[in-house]
Amino acid sequence: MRILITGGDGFCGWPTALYLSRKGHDIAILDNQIRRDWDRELGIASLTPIASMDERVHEWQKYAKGAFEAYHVDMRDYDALAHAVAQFVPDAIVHFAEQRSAPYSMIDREHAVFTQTNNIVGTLNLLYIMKEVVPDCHLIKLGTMGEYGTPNIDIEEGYLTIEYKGRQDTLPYPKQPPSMYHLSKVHDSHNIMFSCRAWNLRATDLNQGVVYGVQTDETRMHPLLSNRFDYDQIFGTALNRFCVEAAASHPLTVYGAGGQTRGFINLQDTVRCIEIAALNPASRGEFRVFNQFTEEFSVAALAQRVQRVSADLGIQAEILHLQNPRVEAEQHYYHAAHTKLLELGLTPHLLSDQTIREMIESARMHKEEIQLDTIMPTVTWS
Ligand code: NAD
Ligand code: USQ
Repeated sequence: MRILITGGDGFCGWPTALYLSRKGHDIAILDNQIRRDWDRELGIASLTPIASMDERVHEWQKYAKGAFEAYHVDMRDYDALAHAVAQFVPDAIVHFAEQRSAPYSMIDREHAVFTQTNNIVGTLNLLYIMKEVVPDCHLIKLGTMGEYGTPNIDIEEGYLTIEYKGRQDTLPYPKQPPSMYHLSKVHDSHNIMFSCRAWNLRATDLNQGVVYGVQTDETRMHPLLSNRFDYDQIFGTALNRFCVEAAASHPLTVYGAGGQTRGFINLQDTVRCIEIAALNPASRGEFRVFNQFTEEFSVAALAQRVQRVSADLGIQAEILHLQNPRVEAEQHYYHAAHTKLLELGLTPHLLSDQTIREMIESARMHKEEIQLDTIMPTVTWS
């Protein structure tokens, strides 16, 4: 297949590009490298050294089985994006290219407006280009489990069948997103759903949970192929942060009571889920939703697990319950369906002590580079 990966220089996009390339697909990554600008803006950095986009692409071209190209394009630039799509003519477009941090979107009005403009306009441009240029192409869009929020009933995969005043219908599952970033994903979903209905496009919205892990088989093949490892308060996510905190002998930062429960997925499973979606495209006119996570954990349970594995490594990790910088339920019901990717062949890599140990040890190798002053949360929702 010919697969265009937007956001292909990012944490999920880069390993996905390498994995699919190694499977023999023709790949083009498209990215404006704005994520690297945000590092400079915020004074943060990946814990693992990462090569420039051109350097890593050049290195991978030595291993790629098919075409492996790169486009330096901003998704908001309609003409440049249209040109790239028309030139590459993809069978599938995997769309990762968005501002994906909830705290970044909550810094202030400017960052909220930027996040929603960047994400919604980029996706909207892509939908119009697909309509005009590649109407049969399959859009594989990265959504988020956060679109659903934490309702007091089971979460289904995209749709809910309800009975109301004696009538029944299957409707989009209600959305209660917890940040300006998560809201941008909801707006995207609505735009994509409408485009499938109005223009007969085909799309899969992958409502992904929190991703953990850093490297994959492919990113380990050469230091220039290394993936980024975020641990700061803005771009670091729960489990990865806890592992770096343990390695740095910094207390594990549980926000509030820690009963916040989320779906989690190993990065190795992320890349496989994308492959599964690409090999099993949605039908023309179909807006399909898969919940892309493999296990549910509360943040307190994850912190305790990291604490236990740390002890085996001779590290006495302390768990600190901070005043929660976010507005979110700290104890709640959470049970979300996630069977569709399993039915299509996903064999999950469930969280193991070994994985946690490897992340702590990897962080320990870069202990001197850990910027301790970027760990504690300063961005608040209120
Ligand atoms: P990331 O920030 O590491 O990568 C995103 C990439 O998109 C970056 O390289 C960035 O430069 C690029 N980008 C952003 N805006 C762009 C634009 N306007 N034009 C061109 N390129 C642009 O993020 P990630 O962790 O790889 O996440 C990728 C996607 O997966 C996001 O859409 C995110 O919402 C979703 N997701 C991520 C997680 C997670 O835990 N990391 C979980 C669920 C969903
Ligand atoms: N949390 C802590 N301590 C920390 C960091 C986070 O307790 O040090 C808590 C948060 O309060 C939250 C939960 O852990 O309750 C998850 O936070 P996170 O920062 O790990 O993840 P989140 O903000 O939800 O965002 C991440 C990605 C985003 C993706 C989302 C999937 O950055 O792109 O959409 O995970 S989901 O959570 O399913 O919405």
